[in-house]
Amino acid sequence: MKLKIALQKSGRLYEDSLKLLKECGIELTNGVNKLRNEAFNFPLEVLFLRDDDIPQYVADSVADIGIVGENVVNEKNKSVSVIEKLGFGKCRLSIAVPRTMDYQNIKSLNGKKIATSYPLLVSQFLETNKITAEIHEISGSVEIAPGIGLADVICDLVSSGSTLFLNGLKEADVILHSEAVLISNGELSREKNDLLNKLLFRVQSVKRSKKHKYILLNAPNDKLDVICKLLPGMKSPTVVPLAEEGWSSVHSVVNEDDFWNIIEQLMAHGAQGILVSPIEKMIV
Ligand code: PRT
Ligand code: ZN
Repeated sequence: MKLKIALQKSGRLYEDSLKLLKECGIELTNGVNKLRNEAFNFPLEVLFLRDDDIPQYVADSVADIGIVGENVVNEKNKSVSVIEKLGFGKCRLSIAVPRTMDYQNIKSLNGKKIATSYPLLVSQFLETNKITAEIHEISGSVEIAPGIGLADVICDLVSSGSTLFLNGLKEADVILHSEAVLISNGELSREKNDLLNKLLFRVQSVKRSKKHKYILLNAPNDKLDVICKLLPGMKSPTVVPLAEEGWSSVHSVVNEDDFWNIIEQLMAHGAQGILVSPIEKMIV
């Protein structure tokens, strides 16, 4: 028995999805089949699909779980649950308008024609904000719609913003912040659910390790108390005496979010020789 996971066949999520499996210690066989593959060191079968089809395949139990953007999960609106955010494939689904348009606020969309590949999410957004506008669904190259007179404004995915810029558009309102997520069919057997939990444990360890750094520093003994308080680590920091009297080496783990802030405070309290390195896995 194997857990079946659906991944994007090619495109923006393909590389990062395979990289995540690899970081979880899961190696795929070097098969020639581009649609199906198996892991040789974990009971996992991989189906490669178009991202738009992944929620349906998971809802229909053709795959047990899948990796896909939240934008696709929400637009397709199938019966699947989001189990874990994965931290890659980040983008925003945004309303964008011609740079010359005098866009004041959402109300400026009243009476406009909006081109998008996300008709459900746009109609929900309009309804919530009590806006009456026409939605024109197109499947690709949405950004050229205003330029060729197909629509007044668009709603599309944005990451760097350069596509909008190159097409004379500006981002006006964000409808959704999205990233790749792990989705699951709610009706997994107990065995499959156990496998999913094993996989999830590995995914969370990998994610946690990316958010933390291992830190080593030298501290004067009379400042150890305050320095240890700044570095609580997983339980408490390791403190080892240095050969030079009056000094200790302190080892701990810091969260990337307040990393620079902590480094400044450590230095202000006399820490020296600070070394920082990435963590490969973090199991708490
Ligand atoms: O063939 P298949 O249907 O599987 O792939 P696809 O062409 O539909 O999707 P793909 O590979 O382009 O994107 C897969 C997923 O990546 C999306 O569903 C999002 O969850 C995520 N993602 C992250 C993005 C972007 N960033 C992104 N920038 N998807 C698309 N874009 C496009 C956007 O549509 C626009 O054309 O990139 C352009 C804007 O990028 P910037 O950097 O110029 O702003
Ligand atoms: Zn797609």
